[in-house]
Amino acid sequence: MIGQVIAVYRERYLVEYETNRVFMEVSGRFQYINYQKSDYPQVGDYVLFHMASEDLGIIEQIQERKSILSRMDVGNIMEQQILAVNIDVVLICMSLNEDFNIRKLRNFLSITYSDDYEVIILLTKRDLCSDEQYYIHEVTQITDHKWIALSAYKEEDIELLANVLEKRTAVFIGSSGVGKSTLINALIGEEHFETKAIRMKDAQGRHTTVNRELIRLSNGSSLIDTPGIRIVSSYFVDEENFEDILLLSEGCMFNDCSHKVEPGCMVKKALADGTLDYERYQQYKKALRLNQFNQKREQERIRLLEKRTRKGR
Ligand SMILES: Nc1nc2c(ncn2[C@@H]2O[C@H](COP(=O)(O)OP(=O)(O)OP(=O)(O)O)[C@@H](O)[C@H]2O)c(=O)[nH]1
Ligand SMILES: [Mg+2]
Ligand SMILES: [Zn+2]
Repeated sequence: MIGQVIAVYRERYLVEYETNRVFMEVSGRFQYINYQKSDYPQVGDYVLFHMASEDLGIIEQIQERKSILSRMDVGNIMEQQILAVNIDVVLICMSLNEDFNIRKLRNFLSITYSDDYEVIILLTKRDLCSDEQYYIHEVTQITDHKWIALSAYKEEDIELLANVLEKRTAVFIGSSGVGKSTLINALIGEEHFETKAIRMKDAQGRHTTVNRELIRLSNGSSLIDTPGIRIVSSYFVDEENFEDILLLSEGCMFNDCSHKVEPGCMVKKALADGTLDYERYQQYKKALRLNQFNQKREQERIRLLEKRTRKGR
């Protein structure tokens, strides 16, 4: 039998087949053959399975992935962290207010280089912005991808987005709080996903969306919600591993603080008063360097690949 993974939990997978939803685990043989995290079932994967009991399925194999959206895993050299598979569209979400940052957009673009899916830039919270044209101009300066400025609270905007996504599978990516889940809720027409105004600055420091999940619309599209991706300067950072430091840097006076010489740096302050362990800070810096190295290597790999394909033509 064949089904599609619609949510991933610690060691269980929620799989949809026909009109059923069943929890599944991977088979012993599967574990024996696959040892990389990215080889394991991801949201969007089509899997071959059998039922072990009435309410537990066993995944034997993953079908070849049509497309993959991934990023380097900072915590682990050589590993890719997969964000979604078998997608037709990647929606990079950036809000038209304080989150707007062209360097951030560049970073998101750097993980969406594949031709296997379309990339669309969603400029969210349009209702909060009085200078939309300026932002749009900035975006068109650095990319040819299609963009859509929209508000989750405007029916016409949501209708337009629904039409663009009809019968396709799309993943929403972007920083925390830009309104990914709110848009998906508006598309579904109900509060399926939890949304929140609280951001990292707040005491909780938790992202609202914590799991990737696929959900279907009546117009035939499948939407994947993801937790916010955090980017510091030009690096992707694994928020789970360094949440304490990221939380501190949110308080720095400058958005792109390097925590070296800038005034109003909360990281330096925490190091000075001992709230932040110096060794831990060193680990964090090492992870950033490693990540930068990985990204450079990846860019070089893509460049060579493109060169080779051009020659082959
Ligand atoms: N004014 C306005 N506010 C919005 C809009 N879309 C979302 N918001 C608000 O922005 C906040 C964050 O929205 P979420 O949908 O939770 O953001 P998210 O991108 O899913 O965040 P994470 O799950 O943490 O990654 C909520 O308070 C929403 O009400 C919009 O179009 N206009
Ligand atoms: Mg969310
Ligand atoms: Zn700082």
